Order: sequence, then C-alpha cells, then structure tokens
Amino acid sequence: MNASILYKDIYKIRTFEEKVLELFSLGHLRGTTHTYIGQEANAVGVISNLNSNDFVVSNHRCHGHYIAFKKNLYALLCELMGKSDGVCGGRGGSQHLCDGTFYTNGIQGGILPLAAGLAYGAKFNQTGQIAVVFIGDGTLGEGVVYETLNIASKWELPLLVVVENNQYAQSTPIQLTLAGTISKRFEAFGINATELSSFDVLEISNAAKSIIDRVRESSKPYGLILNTYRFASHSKSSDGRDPAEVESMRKHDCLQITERLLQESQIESIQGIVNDEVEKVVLQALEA
Ligand SMILES: Cc1ncc(C[n+]2csc(CCOP(=O)(O)OP(=O)(O)O)c2C)c(N)n1
Ligand SMILES: [Mg+2]
Repeated sequence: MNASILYKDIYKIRTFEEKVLELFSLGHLRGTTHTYIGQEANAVGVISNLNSNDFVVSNHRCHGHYIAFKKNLYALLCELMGKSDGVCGGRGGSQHLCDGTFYTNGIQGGILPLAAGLAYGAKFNQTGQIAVVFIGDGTLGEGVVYETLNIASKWELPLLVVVENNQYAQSTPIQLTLAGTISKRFEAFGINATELSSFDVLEISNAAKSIIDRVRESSKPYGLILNTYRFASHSKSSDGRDPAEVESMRKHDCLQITERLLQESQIESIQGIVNDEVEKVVLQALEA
C-alpha cells in the first residue's frame, strides 16, 4: 500500500475532525459528536484493504471510518448539520449514518448482530463480500458481543471484528472494567485474533490485508485488536483523563509517524489539496 495515499486519508480525517470541533465552537453544529483524532491509522489501515462493496459497520465514533470508506466530506458535514444534502438527509446526525454498504449506530454493541447478519447474507448469497465491524474497548461489557461471537463462529461467518482499544470508555479506564484479556475473549469462541500496538498505518494496513484475505477465503470470523489512543476528549464533554498522559501519547501521533515516510514536497502537496477540499466543503455545507 502506498504511504502517500494512506497519509492523504489520515490527514483528511484529522483536518475534517478539527474543523468539526471549530464549527461546534462557532455554534454551527449542535448536540454532540465523538471525534476520531488520534485513531485515524486504524480506519485507514483496515478500510484501505476492503472492496467497495464490502460491509463496514461502525459506532458512535464513526466519522473516520466513513471518510476512509466513502470519502464524501460534504455529505458527512451536511449530515452533522442536519441538512438535507447529508448522508441520511440530515436525519441520522453524527452517530447514525447509512450509505450503501456503510452503517453506523450509536448503541454500543448493537452493531455486532447487525454486522453478523450482513456477513450471513453475504455468505448465503455467495457474494464474496465480508463484513467489518469496529467496536471500542468499552463495548466489551455488552452481552450481545458474546452472543454474536458465538454464532459467528458456529456459522462460520465472514466477519472481521476490529476492537479499537483506546483504553477508555468516556473517562473510565479499561483497568477498572475489563477482566482477563481481549484476545482470550475471541479465543473462548474458537475465533483467531491478532493484537497490534501500532500507530504506523503501513504496519496496520499490512496486518489487515492478510487478515481480510483470510476472512474472505476461509469465510470465518477473525478478531483484530488495535491498541490505540485518542487525543481529543470523548465527545463534547470535558476530558477526565490526566492531561500529562494525553500529552505523553502525542509522540505516537499516526499523522507525524506517516509524515516521516514522505518527502516534504509530497506532504505539502497533499495538505494543500486536502485543506482546499475541506474549506470548500465547509462553505458549501454552510450555504446548503
Ligand atoms: C448501550 C449503550 N450504553 C451507553 C452508551 C453511552 N456511551 C456512548 S460512547 C460510550 C463509551 C464507549 O467506549 P468505547 O466502546 O471504548 O468506545 P470509545 O468511545 O472509546 O471509542 C458510552 C458509555 C451507549 N451509546 N450505548
Ligand atoms: Mg474506548
């Protein structure tokens, strides 16, 4: 996978999300939103290996997954603004997107059986599609996660479960809520899993490629645990984490790590193109 293509998507997500926070502070957006700032390499690394007709199912923190898969910044921003040009005509808002084979839902864990159903449909109809579902570490307390892992294993569904372990559910650290390990949860249901602690999009993409090929070829579920970190607060609420911890994690910023793989001229060119796109989209969405 080409580093500059992956960097462009990471930078696009970062720039869009920062703009979302700015638009909130200016009063152009209301309600709440959960930004993906810091975790971009996960969505880009995994989704860059999918076919456009595969299913992607995401959660409350879904903008990055949407941009990596569908790339439509204008439709996403209009959706956040409740405008009719939005992904769902402005009725879904930040957490409830539905666009072709892309679905999100803000109910933690509720997306697991939905994704398994899509994987079952693909298997039944022999379409060759797979389903990828993204969940957070804090969602592992939902019982439906385990009902789904059980049936996905028994029925051999082409389902990839990506756990983005950013170590917090809102402000609650994982140490307070998670007994045992995440990988053993997959193992308990006879599902193979890979755990990766990486902020390098190429490393994530390479690992995801072989896993996605395996899910498609074997038609069996797989778990991918990505240990990660978010830089922005959980949502529009205040951040309960230790600021020193957040600061110390900035050395793992996937954006900067990817920049080290590129030449200065490449970075400038990509940033220029994306900045122009985001500015244009903001003006259009404000006028829509
Ligand atoms: C069933 C359910 N309970 C509670 C909430 C409120 N809520 C939204 S996000 C969140 C924390 C999610 O943590 P995690 O799964 O780790 O995802 P992250 O926010 O870290 O990406 C909670 C409790 C919800 N959306 N759904
Ligand atoms: Mg979390």
